[in-house]
Amino acid sequence: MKKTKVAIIGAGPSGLLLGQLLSKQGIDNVILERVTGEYVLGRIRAGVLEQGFANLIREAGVAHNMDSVGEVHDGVEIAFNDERVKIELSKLTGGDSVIVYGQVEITKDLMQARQEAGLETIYEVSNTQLHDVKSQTPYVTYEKDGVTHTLQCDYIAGCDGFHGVSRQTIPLDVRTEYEKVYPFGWLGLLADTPPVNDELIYCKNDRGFALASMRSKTRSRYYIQVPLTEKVEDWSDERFWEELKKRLPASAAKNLVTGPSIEKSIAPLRSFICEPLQYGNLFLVGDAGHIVPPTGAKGLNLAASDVATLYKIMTKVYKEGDKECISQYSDIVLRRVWNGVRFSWWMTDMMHDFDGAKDQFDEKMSTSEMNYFIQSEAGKKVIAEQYVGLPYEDIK
Ligand code: FAS
Ligand code: PHB
Repeated sequence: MKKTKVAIIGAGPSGLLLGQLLSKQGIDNVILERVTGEYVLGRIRAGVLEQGFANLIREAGVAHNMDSVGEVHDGVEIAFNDERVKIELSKLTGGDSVIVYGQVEITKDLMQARQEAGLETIYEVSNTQLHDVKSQTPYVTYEKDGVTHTLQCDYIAGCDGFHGVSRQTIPLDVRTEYEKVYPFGWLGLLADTPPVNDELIYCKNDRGFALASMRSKTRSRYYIQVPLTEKVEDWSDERFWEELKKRLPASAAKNLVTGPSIEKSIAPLRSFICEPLQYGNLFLVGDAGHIVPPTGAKGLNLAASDVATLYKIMTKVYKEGDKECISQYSDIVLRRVWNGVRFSWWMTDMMHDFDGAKDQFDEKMSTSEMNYFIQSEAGKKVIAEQYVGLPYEDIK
């Protein structure tokens, strides 16, 4: 019978970062993952790291690549058709910035560090089940190569994403779920072409939303809003580039360098929050507990702040013998999550074309709100504060 202190379900960025931080404190942990490591690395997702996340990566001792090749951005642009406004992140937040460095790279760095430290990640498990999570002796059962195994532990970190098993372990009459599904998705394209601009450009355009992002000076990441009925196979590279060019502000579109896509996919947009994020000795972390539309670049960053909170609590439990602080997890995490959910909802509501799903008055409100916020120093400061990330809350 295998035993560990913290059983981590899921080897995405949440599970890997938590495992790395706990190990740095000598807190034993085992990660169970449903798919292969290669499959996890095949998911092209986030690209912008808040200051707090970058500091956590440094504390975890895996920041070498991020600090070498990640790009510090002290500004981001918002375009309203052809009008471009720069949000000077550092100037408006007293020096904070973001780092452009892909989620795949972060995951790769964490996987490599875990492997080099000889820490256990069991890939390709199936039928993961969480047991006795309200007791002092919770355990996890899982199948591997047709054999059922048991992992005894003190605590379970549910880092298994939106479709995982952890959230389902909290009884329906205990958990409350809040959800908003948006009537459009994002068609994303990754290409080895130089980015159209040095900084990201979020574009509110009469044809629909677009985002010009990047992974490096030679690799671009673009998104355009599409109806939920769209299929990625109906979008040739040429069709994508033509539509993107029409949605970028003209002064940027003229610099667009096109090329063959190396990845292309459509992601639906939703806001989702589960309350509470803790049930006995089970803690929901990252996408297992909440989902945001990517418009605010918050998804991965909220997962990171969840990890920071659980890591600090586990350190107090095992290094100081303080178990009282465990009960703070859900409230601390939810305060920051609801802030991130609101910002992501607000940016999505203000910048996308709801194509009649919003009444005309609300459309006018969104346009007026956009105009106010990009013209007002106070408005730009509000965006800057949220974009670089609100401070992480300490454990009392
Ligand atoms: P993940 O979903 O990444 O990882 C969960 C892991 O658990 C997976 O590896 C899964 O295989 C495993 N798992 C699931 N069930 C299991 C089980 N029963 N047993 C064992 N393992 C199990 N965020 C941004 O900030 N910016 C973006 O641009 C952005 N774009 C996104 C695009 C898409 C298509 C998606 C889906 C998300 C995007 N996100 C973005 C959000 C994304 O980055 C998540 O916030 C991030 O992956 C969260 O990481 P985890 O919490 O580790 O969850
Ligand atoms: C990305 O580069 O993938 C990205 C950046 C910012 C966002 C969403 C996605 O808000």
